[in-house]
Amino acid sequence: MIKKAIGIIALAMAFQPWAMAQTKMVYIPKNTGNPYFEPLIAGFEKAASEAGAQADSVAPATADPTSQLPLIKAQVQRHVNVIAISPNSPEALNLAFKQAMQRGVTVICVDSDLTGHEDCRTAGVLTADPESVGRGQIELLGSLINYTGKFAILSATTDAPNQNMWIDVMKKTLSDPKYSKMQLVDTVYGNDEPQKSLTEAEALLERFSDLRGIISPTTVGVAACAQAVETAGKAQQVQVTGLGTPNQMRRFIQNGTIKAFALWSPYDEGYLAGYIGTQIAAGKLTPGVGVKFNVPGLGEREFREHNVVITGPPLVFTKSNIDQFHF
Ligand code: RAM
Repeated sequence: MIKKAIGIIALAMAFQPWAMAQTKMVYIPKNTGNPYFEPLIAGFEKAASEAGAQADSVAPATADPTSQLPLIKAQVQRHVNVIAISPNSPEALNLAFKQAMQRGVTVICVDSDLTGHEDCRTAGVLTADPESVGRGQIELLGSLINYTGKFAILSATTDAPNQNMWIDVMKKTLSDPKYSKMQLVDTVYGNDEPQKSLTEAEALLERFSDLRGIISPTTVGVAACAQAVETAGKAQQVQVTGLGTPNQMRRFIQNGTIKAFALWSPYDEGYLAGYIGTQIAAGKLTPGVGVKFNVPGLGEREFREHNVVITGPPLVFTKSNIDQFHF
């Protein structure tokens, strides 16, 4: 009888709001100083606040493969329930992720993923379907250069999982006869640092005097490429395209340095990661291939292969629509 009463009291206490710990979540971007991650963080924080969770964000100074390692470890020590992260490497961080998961932490990769090592995280949120991003980038440049001529790719870091995934698709897409007159001459890396990206873009323009285009599938890189082409006065000869933020590219679109580029909504991406994180941590959502769920404001989403969820399709920005977008 007494035992039963104690049991009931304990159960009642467990369901008191004050007895439940607040969910702690953190988002770790690739590096500091990249405006791309600002709306992503805002979306993440919004999803957390809607769920009554506490959200923070910490970032390393550079996007080196291991730069996020001490941050992951510190967050586990802080007893966070959810780590959302845009990993700088598909391999270098995985032991730390496994240790975090063993301690009950939900690990959500967002924006970039642990390609080939997806078992080291709980779920992945990708920006857009990687196939459509890679193919879309080749088609976009092709349409700008009449599907003819030499072009280069200026990427982020050599390890960046998302850029490498898209570049793989770009290379495969080139075997389509439609693109047989387009020649990829080099792939270089600006490490998602503005100065290094600019130096690499300038070097491309010098090394390949007959270059017709540059694809830069990174917001930092594409802005640097546009800057280099503008400074060199080569906007007629070299078409720059890639993945950029409307705010960073607006000037170059308006002054005719570049004609078109693509991106999705980083805010939605952050919101989706935050939403999934809160739901999994609360035991309301269990990842599994084919599992569908509804995301406020975004609609139905589904866990695909490797528990990947896609945010939304990329949009193409041109002079005619760029002023509708402010991020
Ligand atoms: C840069 C980062 C980010 C990527 C965008 C397109 O800001 O590398 O990971 O998604 O570009």
